Amino acid sequence: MQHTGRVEKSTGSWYLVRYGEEQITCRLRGKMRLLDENSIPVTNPVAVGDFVEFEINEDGTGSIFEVKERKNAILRQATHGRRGIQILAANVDYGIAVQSVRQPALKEGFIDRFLVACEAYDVNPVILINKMDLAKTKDLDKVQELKDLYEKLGYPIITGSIDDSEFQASIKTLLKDATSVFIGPSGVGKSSLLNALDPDISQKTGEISTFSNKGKHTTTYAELFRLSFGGYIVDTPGIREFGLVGFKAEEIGHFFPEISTVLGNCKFYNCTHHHEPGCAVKEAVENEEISERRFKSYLNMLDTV
Ligand SMILES: Nc1nc2c(ncn2[C@@H]2O[C@H](COP(=O)(O)OP(=O)(O)OP(=O)(O)O)[C@@H](O)[C@H]2O)c(=O)[nH]1
Ligand SMILES: [Mg+2]
Ligand SMILES: [Zn+2]
Repeated sequence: MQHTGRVEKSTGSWYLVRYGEEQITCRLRGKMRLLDENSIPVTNPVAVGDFVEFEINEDGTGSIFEVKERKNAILRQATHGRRGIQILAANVDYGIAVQSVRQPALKEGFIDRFLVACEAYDVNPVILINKMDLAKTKDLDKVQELKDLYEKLGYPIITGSIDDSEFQASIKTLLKDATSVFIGPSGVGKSSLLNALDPDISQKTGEISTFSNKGKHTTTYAELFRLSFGGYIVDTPGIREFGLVGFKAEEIGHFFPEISTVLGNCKFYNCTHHHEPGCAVKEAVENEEISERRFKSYLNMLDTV
């Protein structure tokens, strides 16, 4: 008998697939039909959030033989390409970039890369800044600046700390009845937030290293949870960087809303807004219509594709 189910956890060698009220431990069949994500070679062709066709064997384990067409998927290049290209989650409505204001320090570059990826992969991005209880005065100013900037660009940004009930309520409203994924560096509180939001979730959480102020990679595998108040959330292991995959230089500007609205006025149709004369984007940066920091993020991305 063939069944369709959703992959809720993957270790790379086995998969937990939802089957009614059960989770079936599955392996990939040697010869299986895989999707070709624009022919990008990924290290995990079957990802959490995927819908798969599988068969249940006599011993109760399952064999996955097909991955269903995806609505979307979030891909990233692991640091220095060491671990290749990964699919972080498939078939998601909201991609939530989780950062902490401190411990570990907030990285705007991470947010900007994540936003570009979401624009390209057709995922709705949300920015979540946690640990506001640790914020000093200058952090508060910076977070307010970020709020003004991203809200103007049309990106929702939610800030707060784990014990803040208003913060929790706004995350719940976002997650309810949708499929979302938390993506961010280790130690920002992704798993802690899930534990706080839903009493049925009990993810392991970790301390921050007092030496480096970084997390210790407590969550090791991505996992999809069914929320008791409706919806699905994928918790993922912390990632240091969000490397873009499969972008062309002249394409990136289209995924910055503030750049895409002016780039039609550049002298060259394939302007990369870097060295070209008659560049409307650089002009907009000089006139402070485009934030200099966002433009730096853009140039940074241009540098790495
Ligand atoms: N001060 C403060 N600490 C928090 C907050 N949220 C989480 N933490 C702490 O941050 C530490 C790391 O939390 P985790 O939930 O394990 O972080 P994570 O993002 O899941 O990390 P990885 O699984 O390694 O990717 C824990 O010690 C939490 O108690 C918060 O709002 N404020
Ligand atoms: Mg975690
Ligand atoms: Zn230009």
